[in-house]
Amino acid sequence: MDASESSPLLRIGELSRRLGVSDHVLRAWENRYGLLQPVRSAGGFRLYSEADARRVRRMQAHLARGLSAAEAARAVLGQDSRADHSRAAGPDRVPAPESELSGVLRQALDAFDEPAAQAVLDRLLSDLSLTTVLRDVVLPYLAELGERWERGTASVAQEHFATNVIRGRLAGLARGWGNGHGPRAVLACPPGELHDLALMVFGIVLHSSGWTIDYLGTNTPVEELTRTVDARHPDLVVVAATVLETLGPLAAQLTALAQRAPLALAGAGATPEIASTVGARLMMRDPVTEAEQASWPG
Ligand code: B12
Repeated sequence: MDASESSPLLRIGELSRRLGVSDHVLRAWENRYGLLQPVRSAGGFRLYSEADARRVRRMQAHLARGLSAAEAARAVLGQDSRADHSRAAGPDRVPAPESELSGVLRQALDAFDEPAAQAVLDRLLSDLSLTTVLRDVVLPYLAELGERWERGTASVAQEHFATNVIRGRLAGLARGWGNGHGPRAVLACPPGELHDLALMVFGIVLHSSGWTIDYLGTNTPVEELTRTVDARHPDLVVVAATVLETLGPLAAQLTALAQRAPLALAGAGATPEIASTVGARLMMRDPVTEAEQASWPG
């Protein structure tokens, strides 16, 4: 492998313009077949290499010969792994198990096939670390599901079905999170907020490093949250909001809360302005990274 193959080069939009293939199609080939094997930039963006671009060109050539997308992808990846084998090259050309399995997970959920989806999740959780599964499979899957839902290429039923399978799984992984021996965190969404999957992911990863989690979840009145904080004396309170402008009207209550315990705000509905107004920390990164980097008090 030469240096140009291993060095990350392009964002998806640039790759798409260069190859004349829409970013939607590139993502589908990545998720379904593991045809693209991006690395992540420090900021979390996927970056594609020259080797990815070559695989796409070979895919186009196979499609032009009349192969189906699945056959074409198999042919490209087969060529790659045979070439790898013959020159004992590094493992980066063989599809990463998570990218292959992410595609299978997506297909199973799109087809309302709950047992198949659970089987893929079982396999992922037995093969990979919890944080890898959450950061590299579950969060990207949810983000992609959201994009498809917004574009109308995933139905409301598919989105609800998939969300509920994932939520059930997260609830399983969360079992026992009230049992940590380290610092305590209280996690809640503000009134009217129903998006709590990212907050659950945050709690699960935080618990894996020893924290105790008191989870109040969706739609929590701030007075109730404040009462809980007074009773439980947490080392950290996280309020996560996805819907825009849910936190603004709560500024006075949140300011009072921030004086009782260290408060952090997270999610698309949390802005630097509201965080600085109420005296809270703003968590801007993904829930896995934020949980991994949460420091123990004292
Ligand atoms: C699943 C989903 C639902 C599920 C939620 C299930 C659940 N238990 O969470 C249900 C069906 C209940 C739902 C309902 C609604 N939803 Co909805 N939903 C989504 C969807 C498809 C995915 C959300 C998700 O979980 N994403 C995965 C997370 C991980 O990604 P993320 O939210 O982008 O978060 C990133 C960061 O903000 C950060 N982050 C987020 N939270 C946290 C928390 C912590 C602690 C940390 C550290 C970081 C962090 O990490 C993520 C990056 O990795 C999005 C579409 C989308 N584009 O996101 C819409 C979306 C969020 N929903 C939306 C809306 C409008 C609604 C509804 C009002 C009505 C509707 N049109 O359906 C209702 C009611 C919502 C309410 N009152 O709260 C809008 C929100 C627009 C806005 N910002 O105001 C979106 C963006 C869709 C859209 N474009 O219209 N929804």
